[in-house]
Amino acid sequence: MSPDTSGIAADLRERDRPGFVLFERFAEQAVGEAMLDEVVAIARDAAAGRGVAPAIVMNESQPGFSGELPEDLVSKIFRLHRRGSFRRFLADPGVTRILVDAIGPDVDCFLSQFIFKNPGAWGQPWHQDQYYFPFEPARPVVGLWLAVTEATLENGCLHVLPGSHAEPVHAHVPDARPGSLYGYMEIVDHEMSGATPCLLSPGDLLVFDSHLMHRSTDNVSDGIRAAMVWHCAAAGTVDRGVEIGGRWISNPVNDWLPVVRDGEVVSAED
Ligand SMILES: O=C(O)CCC(=O)C(=O)O
Repeated sequence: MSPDTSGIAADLRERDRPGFVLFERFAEQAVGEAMLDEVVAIARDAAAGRGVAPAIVMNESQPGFSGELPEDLVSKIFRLHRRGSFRRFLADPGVTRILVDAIGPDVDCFLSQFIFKNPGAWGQPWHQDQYYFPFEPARPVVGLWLAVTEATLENGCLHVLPGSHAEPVHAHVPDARPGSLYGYMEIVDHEMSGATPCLLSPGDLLVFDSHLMHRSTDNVSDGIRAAMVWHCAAAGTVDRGVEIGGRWISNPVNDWLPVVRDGEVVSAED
């Protein structure tokens, strides 16, 4: 994993750039497979009533979703970035270079999620991640989306709208599909016809700015479309949390972890 990160800050931030960068074959396929093994074990532990904290397992909520094994029912597992292969990925020198060049010398990972996207699972509608991140300062905030399996049109790959990172955060309205995943919100006031699908192979890494408009489509294949996603921001960013009933509380899925300090990796063993 030794990517050319020289243009990444411009690609993510400047108006006439796409707002995302794809690093093809960034990781070995085995890296994602180890992550998949780890989350399957977490899903089974959770289903058997064994503690999995700090991980948070969220099952699909769409009507009629079924499966034989615990992991067949899972949509996402959050709060993974302190453990095993998820933490080691953040300590990789290639990832450190991406984070330093994209964000700066002091970086925290504040959110992680493994997305199963089992056969039949619905996609996530058009959104900007920044909508979910009421931070001060608002940026830089960057997502790292690692393809664990192939991502295809059939199995529900991401679609991105190049250049939309230059937009302000648009209004998001609740996803209108009854039973769609808790918290899904959707942009409906922007033209998306310039969108492009991200057809990825296992080990490809998509890095994107938090204002980039993106969605994923439904998995209409008979295989899983798995991905692991980390979100990172500059150290010292203030996270206002989530507003519930007019009060702000800390967001239960966020967990701020130093990963780079003074341009150097913070050891995964610390
Ligand atoms: O991978 C997906 O299906 C959606 C992921 C996404 O939109 C996100 O992580 O913000």
